[in-house]
Amino acid sequence: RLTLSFLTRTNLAKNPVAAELFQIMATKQTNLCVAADLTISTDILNLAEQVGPYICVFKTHIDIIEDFHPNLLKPLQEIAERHNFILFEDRKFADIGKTVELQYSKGIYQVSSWAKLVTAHSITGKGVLDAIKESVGLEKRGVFLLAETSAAGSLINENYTEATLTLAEQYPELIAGIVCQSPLFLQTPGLIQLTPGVQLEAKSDNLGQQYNSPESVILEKGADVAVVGRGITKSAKPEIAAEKYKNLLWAAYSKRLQK
Ligand code: UP6
Repeated sequence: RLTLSFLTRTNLAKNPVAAELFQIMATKQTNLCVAADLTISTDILNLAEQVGPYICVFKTHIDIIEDFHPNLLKPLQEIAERHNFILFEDRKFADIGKTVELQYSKGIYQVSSWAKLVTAHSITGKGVLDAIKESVGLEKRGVFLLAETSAAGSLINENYTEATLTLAEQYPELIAGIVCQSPLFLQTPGLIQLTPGVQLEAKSDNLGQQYNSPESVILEKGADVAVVGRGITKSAKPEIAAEKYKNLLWAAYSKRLQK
């Protein structure tokens, strides 16, 4: 997986959104995902406009927005289409299947209607994936399963990580990739490794987040797509920061291909 180009991997992806994402990454020459962890709707829209040219994925926590109204979603989708990036709701679904089915498609956020990608925990087993799979057609949606975390003191162990990968194998058409911190699933190039905990300025925050540099997540930790939140959103000029992370991440990926 690590030395195959994103373009080559487009044809190896079994999930259609993963294929679309590989295509976007190759076309825009970016493997940067921004974590848009802002709490005001207009700030989210402004950020999407500013960083749009430099990202492949715009990752949200839609439930942290204080003035959320469904009217936010149309302009957000319009910006995503115009700048050619994918909307990804980092919901980390983790309940019984029936509840996840409701959380995925009901309530005020109606996640399934606009987020092409979502995250899920594997802790409750296959019910979560069955719920998402049966909610909508497979053509347009994908799931990233969380197999490892960037949080200090996490209870996830090797067995859990291994069992998560086994679960992912059972849903090849639904699973777009894995959220993790090390080069797992090396023999499955159709899956995408998404790795959060990336920042240049800091090594950690005061709540257990642990950061690595853009170079090390791509070259050592096996990330295909790197997630940068505060490294960009807290910057005085998010578009400049996004361009910088984009260039560093793409250079590291290009170097990886030569190995
Ligand atoms: N995230 C992690 N670590 C994980 C999984 N997800 O940090 O293991 C998510 C967080 C946040 C983003 O929910 O949205 O990635 C990281 O943001 P930051 O760069 O500002 O720390």
